[in-house]
Amino acid sequence: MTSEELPGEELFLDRFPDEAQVVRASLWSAFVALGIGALAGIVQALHRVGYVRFIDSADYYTVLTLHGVLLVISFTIFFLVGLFTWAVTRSLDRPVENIRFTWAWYLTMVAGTVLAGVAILGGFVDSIPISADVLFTFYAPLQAHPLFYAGLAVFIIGTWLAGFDWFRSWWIWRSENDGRIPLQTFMVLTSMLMWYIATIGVAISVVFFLLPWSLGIIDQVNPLLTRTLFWYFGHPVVYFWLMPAYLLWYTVLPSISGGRLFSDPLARVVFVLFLILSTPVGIHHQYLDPGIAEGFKFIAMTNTMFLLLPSLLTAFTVVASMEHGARQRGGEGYLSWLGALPWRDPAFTGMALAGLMFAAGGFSGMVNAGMNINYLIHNTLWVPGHFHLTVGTAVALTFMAATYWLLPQLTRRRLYSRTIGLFQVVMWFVGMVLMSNAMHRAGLVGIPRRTAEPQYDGFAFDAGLSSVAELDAQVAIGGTLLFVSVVLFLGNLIISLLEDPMEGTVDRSLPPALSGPEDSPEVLDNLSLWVAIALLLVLLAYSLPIGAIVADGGLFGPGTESYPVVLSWLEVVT
Ligand code: HAS
Ligand code: CU
Repeated sequence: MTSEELPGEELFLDRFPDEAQVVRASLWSAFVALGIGALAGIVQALHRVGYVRFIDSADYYTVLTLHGVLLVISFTIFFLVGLFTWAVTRSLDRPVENIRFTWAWYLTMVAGTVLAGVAILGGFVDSIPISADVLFTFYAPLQAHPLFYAGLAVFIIGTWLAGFDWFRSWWIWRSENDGRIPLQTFMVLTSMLMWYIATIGVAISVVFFLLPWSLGIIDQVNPLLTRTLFWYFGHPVVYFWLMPAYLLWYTVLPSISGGRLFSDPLARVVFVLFLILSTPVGIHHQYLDPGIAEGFKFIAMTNTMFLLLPSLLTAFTVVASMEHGARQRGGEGYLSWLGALPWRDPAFTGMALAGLMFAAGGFSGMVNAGMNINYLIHNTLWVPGHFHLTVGTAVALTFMAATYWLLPQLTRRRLYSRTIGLFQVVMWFVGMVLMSNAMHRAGLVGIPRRTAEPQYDGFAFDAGLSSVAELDAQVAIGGTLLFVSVVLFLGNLIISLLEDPMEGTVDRSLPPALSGPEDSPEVLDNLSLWVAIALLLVLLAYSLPIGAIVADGGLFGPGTESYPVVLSWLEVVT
């Protein structure tokens, strides 16, 4: 039996009971983070617009950090490790090598989350000297308690071990099987290689600078250096969130649509492009940073524009696969085939709406990426508008929709209510249309992000034909719908688990692609080649800017002895 054809008769949890337990634990950890993160979200949205204010504005930043860290680090990555464990196990059709090791990385991640969470929550209690109001972009000069950085480090080590686990499964599979890497495993491996390269930046930043600084071992850091190291990691991390959603769009969505993936080779090309292009672009978050020469920013912009390619290819391939499904279901015409898609299935509708919103989110990303237009929107509410469409919808809504599809094979329970599920995904879509559209528009009139008091001292923003009050109302209504949507999602899941186990089975087989792996050049599976190219591009994009930042500002901030060493190194390389 080939790996892509796990028989529909056997549920994942029957075939791989131990792995199913880890997957469930990971997903539940993700959902706990989602619930708390969503609560923080509604509190801050209503506080910001001034509708409901029961926290102190000083605590807004603690709430915002909790919201950001729990949602974009814990929710996304716990879901990812669960999904990747499922994907590798089912597509290689073999259990993990050592289930205790699998539990060990999961528990390491939990320990890291708890440490960082305690540090953040400490911010609410004035009487204890623990806080981490540094937002999810935790670079200097903001400083957190050492527990926060230690927690992050432990969490990331957990993800590295998880990656090792999946690689090990593949190495063993390879020694026993010939042929191409099964598509889902290919996606997991390329995503993890990207992650290993990307986390070098955050590991250096945390271990050598932020943690020693917060422990008092060094008395200062070079803020531009820690920002740059953060963004070296901070851009590829967004694709780390996106890759599991793409894995689902490529391998699950076509089957839910009633068809088959249009092209396996294109899917492989997309993941290879992400591996090589995701990292050498981080400076597009720093167009406004003084201290980085324009030329380096220009290179980051050019690389970013190339990086649109894999997503544009995805839009094509995924929509083509959906169209294939719709035509199998009797759909006809240029566009009327859309009506033949299974819109009553919350798993389908959630993923399709997530994709639709991503088209808009990708568009605002293109705006962000233009060096000159970026000056208009940087640090405004436009940016949260952008990322609530991308990570907040393309990723989060896909994960929720996929959970509906995964539920029976992981828990032997049917979804309690498909109607509530459908209502929930549509509600997310509507809430996000309102909230993110208003955020984008607010950003265009200059309303800042990351602040509890956007209207500093009563400053009146000119919102043109509309009014700031109208934009605020949309943010508040949208935010409330999103919160209710999360409550419905979690409630529906919990009630499903309380139901009796179902008899029999459900078909969860994933049919092979229309154009299969045999059509894709073998070189695509040459992972070492792509890693070498990725590292080379990283070196080209980052060695000179980082050299210059250290030369200008010192390795540990101004006045350190590192100056002459770095200057002479720069002379050698330039
Ligand atoms: Fe971004 C800022 C540029 C994608 C997340 N981004 C952020 C921040 C976050 C974030 C969190 O260049 C804020 C960080 C902070 O706190 O400061 N972003 C881009 C570009 C892309 C992009 C060029 N971002 C993402 C993704 C994210 C994400 C993905 C999370 C998952 N972003 C930027 C820039 C900034 C930035 C600047 C800095 C702004 C500043 O000044 O601070 C591209 O990857 C986007 C490409 C996407 C497309 C869309 C393709 C369409 C598809 C839909 C297919 C349709 C389907 C369904 C499947 C070209 C694939 C059809 C349905 C039917 C019914 C037919
Ligand atoms: Cu970016």
